[in-house]
Amino acid sequence: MRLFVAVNLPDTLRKAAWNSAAPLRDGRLPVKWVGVDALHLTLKFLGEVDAGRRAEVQDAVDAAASGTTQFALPVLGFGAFPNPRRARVIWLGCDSVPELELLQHRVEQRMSDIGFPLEVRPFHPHLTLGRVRRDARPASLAGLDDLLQRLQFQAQTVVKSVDLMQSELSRAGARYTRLHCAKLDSQ
Ligand code: 2AM
Repeated sequence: MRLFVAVNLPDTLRKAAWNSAAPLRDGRLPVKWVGVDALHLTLKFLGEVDAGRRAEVQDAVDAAASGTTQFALPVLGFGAFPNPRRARVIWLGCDSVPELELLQHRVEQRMSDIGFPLEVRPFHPHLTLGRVRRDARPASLAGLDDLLQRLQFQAQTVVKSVDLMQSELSRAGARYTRLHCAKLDSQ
């Protein structure tokens, strides 16, 4: 099974975030847009994992969450990886507050303890809004930079849990299911 560890947002925030990106989706860009229900903040991508390891992975998520207190997370700012002119991924950002950095670090550490390789790339917390099609020509993204700069969204949520997620890929796109929810300590 294909697994990852993520922070999921409350419904209302997810919907507001998705709605704020409507001008992007209306822009006739060569992008496969993520559905409103699928917006999430990935902390650690685990990849293909033997189903027999599920309990072990779940325990590691619990261990990462244990002793971590709920915290406020600002969600704001639009951008693209690696940059708007050569975009592969279009995103809505999250402030990298120390509590989030710490939680991500604890998840990395616990997953490393059970054999998953440490992520070498820096952590850029984001909600993926869309993925540019592989065959897109750079010229087709010409207006993206302006569009991203004109968009506005600013909200805050309280992160209360961290989830083990399953991703099932199909022609229709990825379907994400929450397998396990590890609660953070209340403030
Ligand atoms: P992305 O949103 O930045 O594309 C489920 O697929 C989640 O895991 C997505 O949020 C995705 O991040 C992330 N993901 C998928 N494949 C990945 C990979 N090879 N390395 C790191 N993260 C990956």
